[in-house]
Amino acid sequence: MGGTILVLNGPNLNLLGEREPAIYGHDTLADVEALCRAEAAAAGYQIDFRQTNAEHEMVDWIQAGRKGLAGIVINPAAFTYAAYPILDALKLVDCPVVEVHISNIHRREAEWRSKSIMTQVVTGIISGLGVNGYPLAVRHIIWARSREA
Ligand code: CA2
Repeated sequence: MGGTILVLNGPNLNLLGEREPAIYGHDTLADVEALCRAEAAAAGYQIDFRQTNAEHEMVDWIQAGRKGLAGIVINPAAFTYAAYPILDALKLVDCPVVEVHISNIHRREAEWRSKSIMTQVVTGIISGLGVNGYPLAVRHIIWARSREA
């Protein structure tokens, strides 16, 4: 079938691998991109991989992809907790959306990290499986598409 899967990353994830390795591991965002591309390519899908520190840019990318995508994988990072414009944009899309967190946001030291406002509008969530959560999310979207046919 094929198609494009949009993989979005929120603020500070451009620095992944540079600090807090006990929580986030040693992989960089370039490593994560390679994992997503390998998973998608094996099934004939494309990856559009992006990161931003700007909320409006994330909203624009989601709006632009609201029709025609196979799916969206999003690690909203700190946007997870308060970015209602992103939540509203995700409501507009017509494809599966998988929210990914590298860490398990439900077992972090700060209670606020467990309170994702995005979870109420996404298809599903993967949290705490390290960077492996990304290719697993890509795999889910490919599986969901195969069930549509
Ligand atoms: O576990 C995740 O993937 C998070 O979405 C990462 C976010 C954090 O605010 C969420 O609570 C959980 C971003 C963490 C800060 O970014 C980093 C950048 C470089 C190295 C480590 C973390």
